Amino acid sequence: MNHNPSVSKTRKFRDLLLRKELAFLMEAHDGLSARIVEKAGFEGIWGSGLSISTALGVRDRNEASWTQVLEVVEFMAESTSIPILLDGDTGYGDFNNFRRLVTKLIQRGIAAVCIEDKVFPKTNSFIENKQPLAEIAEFAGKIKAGKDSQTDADFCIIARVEALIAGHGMAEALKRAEAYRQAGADGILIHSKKSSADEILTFAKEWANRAPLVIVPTKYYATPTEHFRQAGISTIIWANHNLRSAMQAMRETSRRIFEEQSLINVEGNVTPLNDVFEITGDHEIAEAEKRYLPGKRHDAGAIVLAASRGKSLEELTREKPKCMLDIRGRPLLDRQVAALNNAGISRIAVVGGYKAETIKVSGIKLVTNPAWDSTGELASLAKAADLLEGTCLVSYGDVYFRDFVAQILLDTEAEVALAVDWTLARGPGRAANSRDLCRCTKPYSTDPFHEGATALAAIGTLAPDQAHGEWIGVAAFTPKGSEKAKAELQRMRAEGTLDQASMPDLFNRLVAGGTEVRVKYIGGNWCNVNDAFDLANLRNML
Ligand code: SPV
Ligand code: MG
Repeated sequence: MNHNPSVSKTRKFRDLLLRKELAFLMEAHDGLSARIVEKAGFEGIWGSGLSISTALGVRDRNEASWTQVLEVVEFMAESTSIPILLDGDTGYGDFNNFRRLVTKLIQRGIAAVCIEDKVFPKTNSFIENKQPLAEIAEFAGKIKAGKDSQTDADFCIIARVEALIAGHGMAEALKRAEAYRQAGADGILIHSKKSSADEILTFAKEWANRAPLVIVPTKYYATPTEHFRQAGISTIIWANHNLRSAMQAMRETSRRIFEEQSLINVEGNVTPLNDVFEITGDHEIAEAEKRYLPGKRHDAGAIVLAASRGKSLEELTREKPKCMLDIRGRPLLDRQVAALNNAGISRIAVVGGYKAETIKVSGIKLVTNPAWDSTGELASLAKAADLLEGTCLVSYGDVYFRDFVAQILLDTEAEVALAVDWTLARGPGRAANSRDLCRCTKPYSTDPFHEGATALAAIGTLAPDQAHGEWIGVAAFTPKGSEKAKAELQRMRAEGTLDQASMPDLFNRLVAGGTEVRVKYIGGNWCNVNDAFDLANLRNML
């Protein structure tokens, strides 16, 4: 594969066309499909006239103007590093129109163009019988004009012979191919609409490699590729299969959503949103912002700790961890991911453990802690330590919280910020079980003049009268805070205390080391799921 950016695309195409080994071009019709073709491993792209027209919602009859096609292929070229052979139909007019097309294609980074010996406006070769062919001399002149005007010596012009399709026979096809070769064509595309490859293979034999041969086996698709290899074909074009697969998938998705008035059965069958961001290289913006927008709060990430089973939920967690429990039609984790997304967080890692393979939520990166049963929360956090960078939110996977909670934590300037519920700590029974009670520098106050920030003094299993609130299991770290937390994890690993340690242990160590751990008081608006009672509460809350 030649994805080397220092070799021009025109050169890459010429090399593909001229090499001994069979080459393949895959159809694309826009920037997205072009990227998909390159990522699949193809070395070149067929910019199909049929597919580009259809994707624009018009017929393959030159209904899209040549400048509209140019706009599309520019997006395709911009988003890929492999060469594109554009289906230039008949060249959009006479020799003069074609000259201009060649010049513009080179300017837009297209490696080669294919023109067919029909008359403008063309129709698709598979539609009608006996389409009129161009005069041989006129078409040869067009090729010559194109070759004379190309400003890049490696740019290729492929001449497509339609004589077999139009029913003029083998001799006419060979005569035309030879005339086009002599006019300067770099390769010949011999087209056929028969369901067997016989006439293509006969042509190849008679042609005897006078110039590279390109074929489009759309109709004779059952012929094994090996036959073409043995016949000395240079290049095979898979001409329209991305368009057709996209149509099929879109139809099915639309039908289902229309009928069911719900996304529930579709979500798992469509590309995750993160993939959508990934294919256009969205992460690069965050990197560029670090360089060019130094004052901006950078794209926040999140790490969700979801390794535990949730033992007190027994039956309900036999097949899946508690983060995947269904809460009114959606897994708990899915709801948390939505809350994070709504706070502008799209880079989300989930650390799974118990039945991690059942954690199927779109838009997350799954990391696993295989020793989830014998280790604690910080061992899980450490598994995602490379994602603990920049502004980062860390949360428990069994927590549901309203969207604003993540936002107020992200808006806090302190290096570490915890959401602490002041209403629950003193509730009957609850405080006694919690390991997350917080003693703070100030209690919550409804007095609007009760100014100043509240910081954490200690967190853990406290006597209820010592606690000002309960940490809800969601914390935010600024870039500096993330660095400090990571350094703390490393120290604990060196001491041998990491594996059994909890998030409260981390906060207490940070406080002891002089880091301000800010407390943001909230009153309710969250729920964690430890038992069936919590589950019922949460279902009622939604
Ligand atoms: C195209 O893909 O637009 C082509 C190939 O020209 S074909 O449809 O086979 O004619
Ligand atoms: Mg076409």
